[in-house]
Amino acid sequence: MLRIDILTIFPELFGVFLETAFVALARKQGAATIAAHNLRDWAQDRHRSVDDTPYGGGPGMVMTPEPLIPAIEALAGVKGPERKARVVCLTPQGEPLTQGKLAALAVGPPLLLVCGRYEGIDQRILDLGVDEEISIGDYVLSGGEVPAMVLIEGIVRLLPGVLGNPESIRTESFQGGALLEGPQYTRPPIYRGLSVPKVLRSGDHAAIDDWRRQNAQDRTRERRPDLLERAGSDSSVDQPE
Ligand code: 9D3
Repeated sequence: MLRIDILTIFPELFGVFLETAFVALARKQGAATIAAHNLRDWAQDRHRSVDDTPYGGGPGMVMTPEPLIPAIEALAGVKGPERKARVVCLTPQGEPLTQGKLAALAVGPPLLLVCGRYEGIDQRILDLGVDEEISIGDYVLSGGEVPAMVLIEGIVRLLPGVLGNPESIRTESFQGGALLEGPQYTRPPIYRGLSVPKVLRSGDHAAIDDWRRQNAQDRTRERRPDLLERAGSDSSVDQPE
């Protein structure tokens, strides 16, 4: 059982997400307990403020430690080896998310995901309350909520004992060596004049394996040569000039 708490100024964004598809199934089956908390519940002033203007000037607002640190400490405990949850802050400055990171987070301890908003968060929040910063990639979003959902979806499908958790998860774990999938088909055999490749309907499983391997290689070389780099060059596969 993995516990995940989320700290956000938009807890309602998580409603449908937590109640749909595999995430909902994992919760129903007791593999995960996930709850979103409103940061404003820890605000002290009349306007329930969570942000303020940046020291040194600049655009936008910065999240203040005043409600965030008490919120983090209420949900995860004071920073240190004894705290009850690992505090992960989603920020554009974080380490890039990888399948390996998801696998490491899926085995516990409990997680508190802190979703930033505005132009950024006060460095003292990171120093005093956060264990780790994660980014989901080099593009600009408006806050950490969607990245937190990405993290949760990636983690939950790795949890053991969720019925309907596919066999394929065991075989995907050789992260660096993975290639892109080649083309896939289902019925009908001809759609708007486009046919399913004959080999896939031949029943010749060795030929099908070869075809899939070759297509995966070709597509990976075309779109993601960095993945082949990481896997190490495979001299058994002919490379066109
Ligand atoms: C102009 C400088 N920007 C930093 C790159 C400011 C800024 C942009 C976006 C500050 C905060 C945000 C909000 N983004 C996130 O909180 C975020 C995020 C993202 O934007 N991309 C990828 N991963 C993540 S995780 C959190």
